[in-house]
Amino acid sequence: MKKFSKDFIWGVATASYQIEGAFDKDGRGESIWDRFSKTPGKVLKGHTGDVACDHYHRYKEDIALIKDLGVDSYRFSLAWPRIIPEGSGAVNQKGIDFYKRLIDELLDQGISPAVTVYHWDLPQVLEDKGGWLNRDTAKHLRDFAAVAFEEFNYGVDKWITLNEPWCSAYLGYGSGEQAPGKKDFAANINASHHLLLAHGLALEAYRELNLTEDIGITFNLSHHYPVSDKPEDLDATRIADGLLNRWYLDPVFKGAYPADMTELIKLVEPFVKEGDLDLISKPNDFLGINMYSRNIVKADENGQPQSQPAVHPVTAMGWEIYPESLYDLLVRVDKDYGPIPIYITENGAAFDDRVENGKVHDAKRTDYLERHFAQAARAIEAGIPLKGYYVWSLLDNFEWAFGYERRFGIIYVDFDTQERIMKDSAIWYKQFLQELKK
Ligand code: GCO
Repeated sequence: MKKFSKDFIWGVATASYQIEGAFDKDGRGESIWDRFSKTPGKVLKGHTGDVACDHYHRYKEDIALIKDLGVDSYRFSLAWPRIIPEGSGAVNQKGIDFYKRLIDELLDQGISPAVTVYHWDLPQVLEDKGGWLNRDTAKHLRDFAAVAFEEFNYGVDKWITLNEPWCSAYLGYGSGEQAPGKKDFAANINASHHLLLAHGLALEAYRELNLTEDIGITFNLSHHYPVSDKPEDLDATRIADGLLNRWYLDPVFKGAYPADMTELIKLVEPFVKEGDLDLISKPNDFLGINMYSRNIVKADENGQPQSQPAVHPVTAMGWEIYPESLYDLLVRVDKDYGPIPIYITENGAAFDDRVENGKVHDAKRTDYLERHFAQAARAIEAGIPLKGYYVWSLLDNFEWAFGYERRFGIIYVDFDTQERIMKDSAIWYKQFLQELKK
């Protein structure tokens, strides 16, 4: 795939709660995911992130694997409760020291760190004060981000303020599928505004420190396709696209919530204060997109969007494999929200992996990645400013409410022994990069 230039960034991605373990080590405080995962019935098989991939202790071994892959960059996130255990106030030096060891080892190995400030592990103390329903949490995130910027910017190549605010808001406060497990659609809208405000405040803090690395935000986006060209299906698709994509893209890149989402605007207006949207829409250096699949939409009897079954094969998550939607999504985002440099900050797939004679033959994952890489190359050829691609994930890890029952890694983890096994997809990725960099 000749379309990738020499300065295109290839990487792998993880997140703190999903891989670190050491949940109570060296002063780490409780997060909403510690509380949620230990609440009976919330996570498959009662799995928790107490140990996960034990990355807190095995980070050197894992960085050696990253090095062996030959990627340019490693995207990981900071555990807020490890750095500021109470969510605000005192900084835990042992938490700072862990991430400095991690960053220094990456730099020693010639791997550029891309750091997500917030990837869902909110300190429980803040949730007890309302969490993302409380505007103060946005200010506490800013203060946490400022500590991170001051302590780690020396080694960080790229900053991402938030990972997928839609998940934090809708899955955390709307549907209750994720921590903290609230079920109130209006609360999701309230939370969405405070998360976007947190992004704006963190971005402002970064600029005030006169730091010069690139900084942006990561959204989970999917391209939406109407099941037919009937007006009701087209309108239902517009609504679905508004709920997932435009509700977040518009404030950040256009400075206003999408005007056609009037019902949501009625819900959010009580939480929007003078100047909020100016702050939220300050310029980013890039947009991170996490893309996995597409949505096919049909109107229900009330004209509301109803997701339709997959047309093509699906992954172990039930997500349709439709790589062309990556191209369609990138073209749309560039047209409606660009020009803005874009990174695919996550793309990958879960499949039911098995170890056979010490190997994992995950041909479906290799096929998934190869076909999505091809769509990324197609987008670059069409002039889309796509600058990099992070495979989700380096390791099999704690897949939130699915626990360890969904394996996204290109490296297999035996959670009983903590053995790592490079899957065939990792070997393919390594060879792909060697070919590219010849
Ligand atoms: C997300 C999160 C990751 C997930 C991955 C697979 O995009 O939901 O960033 O933490 O594990 O996407 O669901």
